[in-house]
Amino acid sequence: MAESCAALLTDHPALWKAATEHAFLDQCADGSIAPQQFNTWLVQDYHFVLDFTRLVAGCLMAAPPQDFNALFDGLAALKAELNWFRDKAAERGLELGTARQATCVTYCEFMLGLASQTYGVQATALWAIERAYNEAWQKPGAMASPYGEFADRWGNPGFSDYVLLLAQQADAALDKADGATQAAAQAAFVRVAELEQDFWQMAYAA
Ligand code: MP5
Repeated sequence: MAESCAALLTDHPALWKAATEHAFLDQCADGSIAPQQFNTWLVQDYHFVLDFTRLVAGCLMAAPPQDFNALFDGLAALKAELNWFRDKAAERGLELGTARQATCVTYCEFMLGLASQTYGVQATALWAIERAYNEAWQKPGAMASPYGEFADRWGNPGFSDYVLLLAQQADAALDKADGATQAAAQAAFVRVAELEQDFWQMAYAA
């Protein structure tokens, strides 16, 4: 049977739970997160999103035309998001030029490396990365101020719809794909889950 986004989630429950549940998020929800840890995440995530933007651009190089609109919408949202990160950093007096931590570098290198993979693999990774944040920021429930704004950015219903559309596009690509692409898509999903877990933890290693 062809690989699918739904099957990837049900086949790797523990890994996905670890990717989408973390003390960092619980502490944002109850307001107990140390500002230094939140700020570490914010600056590193800005760097992450820069290379994630390149991943989406790379998807356009490989995608069938019917998938272009979702990718255009994704890129437009990234334009707004990168400006939003700059605003949030300025509000908090943060220097966005701060060096990337090793975990962030590893995640960014993984994303840039996807450009050499087939579209089914790229579409699966793109979906998994967005799905991870969509789920993770919703799981703890309403978040204390000022973190509600962050939870809403990735947990809002419009973003959930975008994630569903990405799953449909990945499923369509995987449905037609050979065994090698399906295996590589599964490996990419597993790697995303591991890197997401590491990324939350990185906030505590400032
Ligand atoms: C996302 C993110 C979601 N910002 N950071 C990590 C570590 N994983 C996923 O990507 P986007 O572009 O912010 O929706």
